[in-house]
Amino acid sequence: MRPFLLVISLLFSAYSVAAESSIAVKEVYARATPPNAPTSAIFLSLHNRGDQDISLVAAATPAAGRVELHTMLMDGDVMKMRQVKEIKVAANTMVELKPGGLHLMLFDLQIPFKEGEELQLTLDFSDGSQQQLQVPINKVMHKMKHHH
Ligand SMILES: [Cu+2]
Repeated sequence: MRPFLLVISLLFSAYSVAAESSIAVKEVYARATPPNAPTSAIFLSLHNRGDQDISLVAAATPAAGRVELHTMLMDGDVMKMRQVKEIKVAANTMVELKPGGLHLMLFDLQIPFKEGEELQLTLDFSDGSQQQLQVPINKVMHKMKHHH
């Protein structure tokens, strides 16, 4: 009887955590880097299935010393990266973080980002919810220019 009750309570707690956020995170991956590269990036898509706007406000991973939310802007004819305070996902829409656009910028890499391996990622949202993700490391063909 006791183990059965434990299973039931675990199911309920998992459900209540999942119900906290109306954001679904999809197509998440980190960019593989050459050895000793100081930075990398994580790309993903954020799907807001709720009727309230929600913003991604912070991200963290044990694989990097610091994570910033970045966008890319044209400055004259040069693409430049800029840090942004939040990435807003309006109600019932989705936002893509992809090479050449919005991305999570990872500084002070703690491990080599080898293709086929995984890292842990925590995302913080403006509604106070948090999501933990396993992020696969992939090769990204598109070359990003880094102008900090
Ligand atoms: Cu960047």
